[in-house]
Amino acid sequence: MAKSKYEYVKQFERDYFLIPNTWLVIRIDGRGFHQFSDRHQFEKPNDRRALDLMNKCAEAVMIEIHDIILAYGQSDEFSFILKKECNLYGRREAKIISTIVSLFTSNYVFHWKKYFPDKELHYPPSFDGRAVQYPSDNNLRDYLSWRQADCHINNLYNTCFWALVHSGKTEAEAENTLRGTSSSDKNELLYSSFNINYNDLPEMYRKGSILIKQEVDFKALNQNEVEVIRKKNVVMITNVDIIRNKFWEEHPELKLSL
Ligand code: DGT
Ligand code: MG
Ligand code: MG
Ligand code: MG
Ligand code: MG
Repeated sequence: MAKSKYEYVKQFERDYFLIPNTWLVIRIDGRGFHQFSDRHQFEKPNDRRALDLMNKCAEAVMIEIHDIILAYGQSDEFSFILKKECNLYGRREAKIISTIVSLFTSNYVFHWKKYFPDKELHYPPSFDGRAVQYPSDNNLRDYLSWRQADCHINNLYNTCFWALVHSGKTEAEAENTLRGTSSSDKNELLYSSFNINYNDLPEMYRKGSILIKQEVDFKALNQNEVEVIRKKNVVMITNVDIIRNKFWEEHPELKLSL
């Protein structure tokens, strides 16, 4: 096809290519979810349905983007791990991030009614996204450990904070009570004042959600209407510890050195 005289403007486009042979982490995070969770009256500190909806969106992203081997989510964020050898969009950063963010966001709106049949979606949510490259397996594990430790620290704090507020303290008083407290002080406070054993709270709240793909057999009919066994990837959700070795030992298919 003949080129128009305007074609030259293409030369102004710039692509950033993520370096080869590194783990790619795409982390998306809800924009202004402090306000979004208030406006939609999410339960505090954890809204089970909101977290389930986040997981649903992440699952949809994983099914669509084959190079994602694992996703980790907590609060209003999700990290998607793409395998080192991934050549998605020739590793163009903007294409990869924008596709994942947009798939995630459209799924959030698309599935909202299923998770919140009683709540209207008051305004369109949005998410930001970034890419981080990790050269070693150890760096990638430390990244995921960092996010899971963050989940734990925030959840322990928020559990104490809302227990204090629900017991009649103002938010400022609750903040003062918690200032400078250690992790064991917080566990103790929950136990002695509220009879809550922190370790009995749902693992999803304490550890976040890990999504991995697993190959399963399923029955299908071939062209001759004969039943055959085919394989497909399904997304499994778990809420286990990913800081210690156990999870990685149990999933050699993720091909991370220990
Ligand atoms: P950003 O990310 O800079 O645009 O700002 P935010 O407001 O999204 O803040 P961020 O991402 O640091 O923190 C997440 C907020 O989302 C935090 O205010 C708590 C809220 N949030 C997340 N999950 C839940 C939930 O399950 N229940 C409630 N009540 N709030 C939640
Ligand atoms: Mg933020
Ligand atoms: Mg946010
Ligand atoms: Mg966040
Ligand atoms: Mg196009």
